[in-house]
Amino acid sequence: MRTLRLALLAGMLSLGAGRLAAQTPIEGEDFENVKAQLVDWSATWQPAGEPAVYRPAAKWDSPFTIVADSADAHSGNQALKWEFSGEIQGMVLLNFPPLQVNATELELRFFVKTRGIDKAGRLAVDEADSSGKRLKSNWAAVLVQPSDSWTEVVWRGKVGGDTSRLRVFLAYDGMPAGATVWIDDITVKPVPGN
Ligand SMILES: [Ca+2]
Repeated sequence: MRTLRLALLAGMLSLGAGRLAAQTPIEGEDFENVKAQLVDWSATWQPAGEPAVYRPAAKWDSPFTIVADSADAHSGNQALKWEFSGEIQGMVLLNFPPLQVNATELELRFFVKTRGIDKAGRLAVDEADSSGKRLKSNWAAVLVQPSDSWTEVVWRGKVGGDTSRLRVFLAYDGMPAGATVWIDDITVKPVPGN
């Protein structure tokens, strides 16, 4: 699956007077089908006192790379690997693909593993309307603790009625050279009962 999209089956939406098909897992990303480059992932680096630099994942080669890695995945044979060849100062954000949402309460889960990092990252979730305008920011929605073994991260949140997109990113305030973050097995689904 190239993109993370939340799309309830139209047929299910038409049932039950607008009740959402809450039990249906919507979509996920296990990185097993990534052939060459990660599509729709990107990163933003904000060096102190300088303009932020935004690039798609495949365009970063220094001071970090974002690739599908075939070693030591959480599931299967591939995971996302964000690896720093040089020290980073300032904020650096790994931007997930945009999520289209149409449920009021959502659960986002993924597994993360780190190496060479001694501080927590911040998972942030921004809500936007259909035009992309930001409606609400959930900064540090979840603290992602460093861990050299795979650890599950879970975010649950209610999104506003005008929200149709979520922008999810993992942020670190500086990174040492040699630091690595792996991500695997992302799932997004409505919380049952909504
Ligand atoms: Ca995998």
